[in-house]
Amino acid sequence: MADLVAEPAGAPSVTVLLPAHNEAPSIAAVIAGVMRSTPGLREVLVIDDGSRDQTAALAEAAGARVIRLPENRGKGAAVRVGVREAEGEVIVLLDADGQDDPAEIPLLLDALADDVDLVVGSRFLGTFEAGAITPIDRLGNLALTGLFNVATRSRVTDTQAGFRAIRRETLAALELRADRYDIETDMLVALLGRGGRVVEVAVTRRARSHGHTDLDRIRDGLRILGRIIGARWRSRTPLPRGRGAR
Ligand SMILES: Nc1nc2c(ncn2[C@@H]2O[C@H](COP(=O)(O)OP(=O)(O)OP(=O)(O)O)[C@@H](O)[C@H]2O)c(=O)[nH]1
Ligand SMILES: [Mg+2]
Repeated sequence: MADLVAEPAGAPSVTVLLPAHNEAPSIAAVIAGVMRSTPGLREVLVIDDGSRDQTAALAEAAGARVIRLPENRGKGAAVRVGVREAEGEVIVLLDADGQDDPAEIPLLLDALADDVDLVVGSRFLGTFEAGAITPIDRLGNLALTGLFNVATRSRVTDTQAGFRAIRRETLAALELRADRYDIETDMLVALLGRGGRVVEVAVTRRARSHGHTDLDRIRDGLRILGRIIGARWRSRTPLPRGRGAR
């Protein structure tokens, strides 16, 4: 019998992991976009921890596997649960509020070559559409990324981007600890500390279509700074593959 979906032989299976907290107005459209755009899609996995709206029910109706956690613990905690639950060989992470464009998932998957461990969808290499980021958040992002690059001797352009592709085994081995918006920095620090190779691809960042972020600029900024200071300490360890942090 012919395959319904033509996939290149040996293409990995993919879990698209969506941490979602109060994203009812956008979740169904994001899931539909993921289903249209993801080669090798095995599952869309939504982690909802205590949304007060219909996020979980709407995600299920749209065809996602939904894990409901009783208590809200933050984006990082949700992502870590998703890593344990994911069934695909590759995990694509993107936001459930519609700011990342699922049509760009193939760009990230194509860049996950054999010698690449993590692909980051960089908004700074790509485009911020009108209203996608406030001037203060742009400044904060640039400052944190600048500090990160000094601390780890890297040349990453967007350390805070949540749109990423990584093999499940690699992600599980990183033993991430972050509970909130420091998860992206935690992942980069752990990966570079182990000699992993990161590449970035340009993506488009859209404006949030509804609601507002849970980000607490002071407290979450300090958490991210703590991860960067940890990276400075860790980066003295020789890298196992003899590659410098990039
Ligand atoms: N499960 C879960 N998901 C979360 C939590 N906090 C944030 N998220 C999700 O993580 C993604 C990114 O969070 P946002 O709050 O949009 O962060 P942001 O994009 O930096 O901020 P904005 O640009 O203002 O939207 C979204 O899909 C959120 O629903 C949380 O506590 N639990
Ligand atoms: Mg957002």
